Amino acid sequence: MADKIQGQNIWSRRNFLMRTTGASAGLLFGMAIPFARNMPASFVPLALAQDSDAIDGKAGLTQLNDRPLNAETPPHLLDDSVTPTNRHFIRNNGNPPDEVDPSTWQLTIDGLVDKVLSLSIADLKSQFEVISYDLLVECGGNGRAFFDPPASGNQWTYGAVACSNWTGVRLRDVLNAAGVKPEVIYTAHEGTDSHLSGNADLHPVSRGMPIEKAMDPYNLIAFAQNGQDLHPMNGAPLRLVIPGWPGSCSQKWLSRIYLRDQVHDGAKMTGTSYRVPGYQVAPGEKVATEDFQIIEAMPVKSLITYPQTMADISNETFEIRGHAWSGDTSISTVDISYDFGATWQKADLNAPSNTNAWQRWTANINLPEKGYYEIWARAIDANGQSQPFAIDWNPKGYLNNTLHRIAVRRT
Ligand SMILES: Nc1nc2c(c(=O)[nH]1)N[C@H]1C(S)=C(S)[C@@H](COP(=O)(O)O)O[C@H]1N2
Ligand SMILES: [Mo]
Repeated sequence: MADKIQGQNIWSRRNFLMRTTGASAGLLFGMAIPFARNMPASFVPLALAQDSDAIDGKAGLTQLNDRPLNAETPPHLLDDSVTPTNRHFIRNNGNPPDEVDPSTWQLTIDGLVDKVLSLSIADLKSQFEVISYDLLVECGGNGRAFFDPPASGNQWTYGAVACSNWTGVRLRDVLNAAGVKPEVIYTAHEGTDSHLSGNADLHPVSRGMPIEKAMDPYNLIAFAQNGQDLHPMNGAPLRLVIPGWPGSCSQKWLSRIYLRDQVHDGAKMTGTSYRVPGYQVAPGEKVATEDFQIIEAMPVKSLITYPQTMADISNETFEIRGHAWSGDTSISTVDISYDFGATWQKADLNAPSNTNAWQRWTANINLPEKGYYEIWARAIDANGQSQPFAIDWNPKGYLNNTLHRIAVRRT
């Protein structure tokens, strides 16, 4: 591949789409657009606006925001055991770097270390063991769209989650090479994306984690996703992948990690960002900022990835499938119901391909007669935690792990 990745090309498919669908020529889905003459030249018809073929290499994602670019994956496009790069969601807090050059990229490890390190990607590959794992990344705000009263922020439904195969070096090995001073309690991460305000002194996001978590052998400094270069919107050419914790820990366009003797206080670490009240609150309740606590492991959750919701099923018996995961532990059971929770049937559950990968489940469902059904999936993790029916409401809309429902019609 070219050693420069052009950020500007991300939008190039939009015009292509307009040309190939013929919308600009007055046709959409094979039908005439009677007022096509009134459409401005660069206009994107609403019927196409949700079609994020406009994002290069991310066909089928649903765009939630274009400044900054945020897009999620519909559940039925997350059916692969290992999420292909083109189906990995995009969550940006700022403006991604326009242009990156992997050959000159530098990662600095400093702060409370014995020896400051400045490493190129070639250094990472030659000085440390290179490994690949399937790793679960889920945004802390996944499921926010279902909050009532609503929570501000990107209205993620189900698809701010993915499990790609990531290749890189262990964060732990790199930190040990720098030498972690005994007083270190927390990491701090920086990337090269810029703040939406244009102020070069501000970071869009700079998060960290307790040093004990940082030393987990499944945390990677990754330079490849599914055997290829990272996608520009997923942090090319270098990122952290911290599985099972809020996606915000997984700094993209990673340029610096520094070690601190205090809890990191960078952008989106403090206040109410990626934090929830330390106690249960009623929906809509006001909570004092000092009562918010940093989110650590993500809770137990599952997705139904086949069939697609609203599918017509003509067979009495058919297979349904999906994935289940839980932050720092594994899944013990997935239960399925097609009678609104009156009875539950156990799904077949695979072991994860490695620690911190999601787990595939399948079940054969027998819908007794024609009509409308809902299929519900509920996972239980190794700690006995189960997905709830109702949202444990919090002001910023984090950690919604309520069970996934799909509608099907047996015809
Ligand atoms: N530099 C940088 N890293 C970042 C972000 C960001 O905006 N800038 N967003 C974070 C958040 S909130 C999430 S959920 C994950 C999402 O990773 P993805 O966009 O590759 O899916 O990236 C994290 N890393
Ligand atoms: Mo996130």
